[in-house]
Amino acid sequence: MNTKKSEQLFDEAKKYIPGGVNSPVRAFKSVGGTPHFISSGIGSKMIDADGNEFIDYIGSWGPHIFGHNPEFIKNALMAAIENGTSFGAPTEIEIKMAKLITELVPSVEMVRMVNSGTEATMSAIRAARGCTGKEKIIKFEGCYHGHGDFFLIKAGSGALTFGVPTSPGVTKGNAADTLVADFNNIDSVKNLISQNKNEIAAVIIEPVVGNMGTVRSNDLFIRELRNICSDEKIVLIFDEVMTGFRLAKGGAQEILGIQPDLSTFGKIIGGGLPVGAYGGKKEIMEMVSPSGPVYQAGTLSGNPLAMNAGYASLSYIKENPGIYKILEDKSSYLAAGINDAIKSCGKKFQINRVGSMMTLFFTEEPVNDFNSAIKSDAKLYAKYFHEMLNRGIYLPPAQFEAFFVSTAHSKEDLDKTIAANFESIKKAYN
Ligand code: KE4
Repeated sequence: MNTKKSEQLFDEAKKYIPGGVNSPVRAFKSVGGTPHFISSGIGSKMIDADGNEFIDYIGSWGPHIFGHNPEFIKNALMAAIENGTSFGAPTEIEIKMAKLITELVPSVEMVRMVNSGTEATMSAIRAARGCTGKEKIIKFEGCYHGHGDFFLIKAGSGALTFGVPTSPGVTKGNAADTLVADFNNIDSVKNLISQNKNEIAAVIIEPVVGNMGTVRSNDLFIRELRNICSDEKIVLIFDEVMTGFRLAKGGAQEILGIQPDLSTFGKIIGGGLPVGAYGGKKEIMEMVSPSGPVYQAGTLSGNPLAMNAGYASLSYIKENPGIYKILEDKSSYLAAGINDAIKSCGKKFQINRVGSMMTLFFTEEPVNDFNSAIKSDAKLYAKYFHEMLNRGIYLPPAQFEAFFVSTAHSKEDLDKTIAANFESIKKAYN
């Protein structure tokens, strides 16, 4: 495959941008090789700077549930841009967007728009701390909530399980207020709560994780987590930046049947433009400035272009709830085809799939938490990734990510992917 132009662009990009990319995972560091610079996307396809065409399963890391550049989003943007791009003043489309989110997600009574998932999760934590007057938070090993300082923390050693920073620049103070529990392990949560009685403001969780690869919370665990947070007056935050509107119109909380106190959103709600949101119980959200004392702001929050793209995206979902059956059928067909290849090569990989998000883990054991996920062979995944890329299939350039099926993926796309997967798994193992 000719990647000359991408190589040239990457060399030039590294002169001006850290690592040549504006978000680290794009740099192919964990799979090796040169990232393909993309020129265009349409439907299920992306074309790179050298003219290579790929069936795309990243979908911009989640936003493109309808594939790239669907007509109805493009038309909404073209119409909106005629009126200007941004005013720094309230607009009607922001009301329509907020109302639509509260309609689609019953637990959200009030919502604030921001510009990224990170802004959404950071702001939700601040609102939880502001309304409870407590300072500590619990996150889960393997869950990612964006690059906010208090999230870049991993489980510390020792019984206290105080977090330790995963990045230079994150202070010990931040780490001390972030406690790390084990996903799908309710006792680890109970231990932290008993060791930090009446000090915990919030628990934040990806109810279906995408960021250690796809791992679903088990029903008993998530129900007990809900109950414990209610009993202990701890704000339960579902980080649905990836799962929101992806797994159902009401997100993971709809399929799990659990209502959090706050939810965070991103990706799909922007229709491909930069949008994040946090929302939930009115009594919490009314604490947010200017109705309350918890400060949070943003120059481009609720930007009319992004709102029009997002509103078109969510309106399509509201008017076509049947897309989730379509996504389920496409995704289960793909997963079954991948499974057949695994069985035929006598290897036991794990496919974790929830709706149209899934991960192929290169490990013989079931994956249901961080410790089982990291037993996957990332080197083998890297070989598989490149074999698939060379066959025109664009998967996440990292083992511990989810990939996504869109409504734009045709049966032909899925059959091509299944065939490429069959060849790639055999090659990866030899
Ligand atoms: P952003 O700040 O990247 O918009 O959202 C952060 C975030 C928060 N919560 C969840 C559950 C997320 O998945 C994310 C971002 N997801 C990654 C993909 N694993 C974005 C890709 C990237 O970092 O470039």
